[in-house]
Amino acid sequence: MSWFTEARFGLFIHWGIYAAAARHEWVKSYERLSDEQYRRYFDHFDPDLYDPGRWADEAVNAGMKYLVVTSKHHDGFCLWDSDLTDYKARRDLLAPMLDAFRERGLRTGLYYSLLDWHHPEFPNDLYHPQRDEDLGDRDIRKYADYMHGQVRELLTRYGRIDTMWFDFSYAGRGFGAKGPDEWRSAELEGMVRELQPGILINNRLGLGGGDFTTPEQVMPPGGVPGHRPWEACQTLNGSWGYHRDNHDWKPVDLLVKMLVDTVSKGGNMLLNVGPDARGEFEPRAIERLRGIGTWMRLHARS
Ligand code: FUL
Repeated sequence: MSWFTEARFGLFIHWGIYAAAARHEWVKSYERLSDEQYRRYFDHFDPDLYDPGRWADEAVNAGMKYLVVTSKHHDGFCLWDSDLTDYKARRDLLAPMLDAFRERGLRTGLYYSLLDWHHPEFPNDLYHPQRDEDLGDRDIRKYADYMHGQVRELLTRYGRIDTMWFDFSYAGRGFGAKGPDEWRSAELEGMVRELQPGILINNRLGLGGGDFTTPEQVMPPGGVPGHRPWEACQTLNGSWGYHRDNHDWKPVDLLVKMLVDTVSKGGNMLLNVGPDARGEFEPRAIERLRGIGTWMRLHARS
């Protein structure tokens, strides 16, 4: 745990085909897009300007010590070359990213969504894009097998992974989604720890506990009770995925205050950037990361 509690500041990356829609990573659900309507983003997602070394340089310059990247978000699209689906990037986008960040001394973590709005056996629920339709019988056991298989791929093909960030934001809360029994969360956790003995797992598997707690887009006023390790994940503008026309950008001084407040209460801040569909951080994100970097250098003691 010690590297994590000393790290204090990490970079969250939300990247997938929703970046091509450029209006929030939940666009498929928010706009109830059919698979056919959403397909255009899959067809056109071909990030020609992708150079993860540049992302890692920005992270290092901002003083960040680790990366967490969405290997698969709720829409089911995969950034890596999974053998278990064709719903993936044309080339493996994950491996060069992990390499670039590791080469610069950062730790790496993977976000993996337990929800999947593309998989044919994922059950319909309150937020499913096709929630108004009868999707017929779906076998959650087959989806759980798929999910376990994908996590196994991620933890056996990419060297040491330092954190596993499952996302289970609304399931199990009575919204028609299934719970940890159907996901076989305990078994999943056991597999993760067996494959990567040193890994830290967040608290969203529906099992309670976890190695660290993940308040989302809030500043817990007194920190997190019980002195549990915690990591507040925060956006630059309210959206996790690239959102071109969003104007709610937090200024640098607010971001610095959030970081100081979080760290002063014993937490980490995981600050998100949503790269665009061509593979770049947009200027508004870069300006903010560099502003934080300037503050870091002015206040560094070593
Ligand atoms: C939430 C997700 O629904 C958001 O899209 C985002 O990934 C955030 C970090 O977790 O629960």
